[in-house]
Order: sequence, then C-alpha cells, then structure tokens
Amino acid sequence: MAAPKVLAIVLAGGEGNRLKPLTAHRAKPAVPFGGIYRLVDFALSNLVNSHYLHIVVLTQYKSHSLDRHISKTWRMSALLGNYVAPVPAQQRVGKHWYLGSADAIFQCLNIIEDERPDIVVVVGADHVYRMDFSQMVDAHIASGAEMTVAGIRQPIASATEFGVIDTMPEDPTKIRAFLEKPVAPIGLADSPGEILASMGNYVINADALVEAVTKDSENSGSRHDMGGDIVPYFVDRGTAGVYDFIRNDVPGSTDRDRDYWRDVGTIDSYYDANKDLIAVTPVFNLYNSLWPLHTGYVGLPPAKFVHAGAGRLGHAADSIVSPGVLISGATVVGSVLSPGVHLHSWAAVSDSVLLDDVKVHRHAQVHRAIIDKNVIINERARVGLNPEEDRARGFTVTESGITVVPKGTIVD
Ligand code: ADQ
Repeated sequence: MAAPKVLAIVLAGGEGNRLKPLTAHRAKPAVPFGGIYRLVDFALSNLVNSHYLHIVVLTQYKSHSLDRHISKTWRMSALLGNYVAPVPAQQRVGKHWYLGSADAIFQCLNIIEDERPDIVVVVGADHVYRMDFSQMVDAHIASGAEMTVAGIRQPIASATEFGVIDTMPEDPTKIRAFLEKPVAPIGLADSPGEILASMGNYVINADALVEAVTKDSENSGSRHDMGGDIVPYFVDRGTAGVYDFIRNDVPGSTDRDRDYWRDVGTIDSYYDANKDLIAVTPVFNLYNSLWPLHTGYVGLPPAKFVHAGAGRLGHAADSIVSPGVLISGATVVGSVLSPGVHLHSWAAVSDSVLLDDVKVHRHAQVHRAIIDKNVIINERARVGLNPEEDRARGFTVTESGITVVPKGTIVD
C-alpha cells in the first residue's frame, strides 16, 4: 500500500493563561525553554523527524515572536515541496478570530482542500516530549478508526487539566467515552489513582475531519474545541480510537526518558521540566542525536567562564549554559542559562532559569527564580530569597516558592 499523504497542523494559538507572566508578551508555544529552544520546537522536531514535512502552524494570540521564530528557524526546502508555514488567523469566514482549536482548523480548510492529504496529524504546541508520529499513523490506519487520540497515563488529581479517555473493556484501543477536563473523574480499572489523559495529539482521516469541523461550525452551542467538541463527535459515531503513548518507540530513547511527556502549562511545571534537563542522568535527554531537537541558530559566540580566584569562582555546575553566556567571576548551580546571559563577579545564581540576555551584576543573588528576557538585576539585588519581599515588588511567586521576574524589569 502506498504511504498515505499526511498534512500536519500544529495548534499554536493558545493564550497560556496559567503561565503568566511568561505569556504576557508572547504566545505559549513561543515561550523559551531549556536554554535555546521555544516550546513549539518540540512538536515541530517530532513532526520533521517523523518525516512529515508539510506543516502549517495555526497562530493567533500574541503571535509576533512565534511567527518570527518559525519563519527564521523552520525554513525548509521549498524546492522539495516541504514547508513549515505559520498561518495567523485570517478571518476567512467572517469577522471573528479563531473561536477555538476546531474553529482554527475550520477557518483553514482551504489549506486542506489545496493539499488534498489522506490523513491530517493535529498536534498541540506546548509540550516537551519525543514522539514518532508515523508509528501513531500506522496504528491509526491498522485500527480503521476515523480519529485516533494519543493517550498517556496521568495522576487522577490532574484530570481537570486534561481530556479523559474511557476505553471499551473488550477493546482498549476504542474510545467509549471522552470527558474534557472532568471534575469527578473515575480512575482506571487497573490503576484507580490514574486516568488515561489525551495528549492533545490527533490523527484524523482528512475527509472525516473536514466534515466534523464544518458541522461543528454550524453548531451554535459548540465551544469549537478539538478536545471538547470534535473528539466527542467521533466517540458518538463509534469511530474514535486511542493510541497509547507507551507503544511509541523513538530511536535513541533511554528507559528513563522513553515515556517523558510534560504539559508545561503552569510556572511550577515549566520550572520542573527545565530542571529535568539538568539532572545528572537527565530525565529528558537533549543529547539523543538519533532524534534531534531542532531550534534557531543564534549566531552567538561560545559560552565563556572567566575570573576565578580572589573569592570568585567563575564557574557553573549541574547547569545548562547556552552560547553567548559570559560567567565572569560568578557562581552558578543547578540552573538553565539562555543565550546572552551575563553574570558578573561575586554574583550567585542557584536553581534558577534565566532567559535571553539577562544581566546579573556584582554581588547579586538569584535563587529558585525564573528571570524573563532582558531583565537587569543590579548590584547586590536579591531575587527569590524572600517571597514576601518579591511579592511586594510585584513579582509572581508560586505556591512552591518560585519567583518570576517579568520581561525587561530592572531589579534593585
Ligand atoms: P488544552 O491545552 O487546555 O487541552 P487548548 O487550550 O485548546 O486545550 O490548547 C490545545 C492546543 O491548541 C495548544 O497548543 C494551543 O496553543 C492551541 N490552541 C488553543 N486555542 C487555539 C486557537 N483558537 N487557535 C489555534 N490554536 C489554539 C488540550 C485538549 C485536552 C488534552 C490537553 C493535553 O483539549 O483534551 O488533554 O490538550 O495537554
């Protein structure tokens, strides 16, 4: 059988409210992660590594930095007919923006009509993981389902964050019921403390998708949401299947990171996922060259460490240090430093994530904090050592005590 023609759609228009203030000026998929990446790079790397090279990225909310990143980083060979195209909301069907993720697809049906794919792979843009979508597509075709939803076990306490999948007892590859973010979820029969959560990734027969989102657009009671409305539509038709992520086997994965998938939807989960990268045996391994994670080349010089001695260390340990970083007589432990970060003598940074071009001046201290782009931390200033003081300065401090300093702030 000839390989099916696949079009990939990346849903990248979400607001990411719970990641504020990191999403105050950028869409969630554009949030920097792991030093040199943006969140959208994980979905796009997975698609490209799966050899799906016709990709549209539907953008909407504060999409400027996302569009710029995609256009700069993800240019592919148009000569070979491959592309990654950011598609902003265009109001093609009326004077309203995308009402939800299903409406985003409905408003872009012209792309499906032009491409005439057999299958559409629809993925979210705000998760950190490795996945070979071609394995899911193969399973989808073999199952005969019209729509297949990728599922992963998650703690039952997180059910309000996810679509929850209930499978048929006689055939666990078929979906019997699907509840979007239920408040009273029922645990799995073999593991009551867990649910099978939708990963927000779908494989759908193209003609069935066109019909589903067209009908959905005519339904005034719909929220026009892939999880809330389109998955239940296929469940009602009896043609929705589930693909258990545990089956996915990406080349080069280790036992430790094979099933890694993080929804970095909150400040705490974003912070924890960054920390996962710097564990001595990484929980998520960035160094798997068989499944490379692509991102923009920033054209910066190598990281440099200077001024050890006279009570200064000029070093970093258990940390990720990006190109263009300058550690001059400062000490860094357990942290992620993004491109262009400069740290000066006797500054101390621990258990923190510093985004692009942050400057930390002499004797300043930063602990358990996320410091957004272009922040300047002045001499002897302290961040993350006193939650009350940080809140009084207008910074967000999470329940677990992570301080977030918004983009461009000057901290004294
Ligand atoms: P959520 O992440 O809460 O749940 P949503 O906010 O719709 O759902 O985001 C899903 C994806 O769609 C994100 O990548 C987002 O950026 C994008 N998106 C949202 N609104 C959009 C719009 N108007 N235009 C374009 N893109 C848009 C979803 C599913 C759940 C599943 C979780 C997994 O609904 O069933 O469990 O993802 O995290």
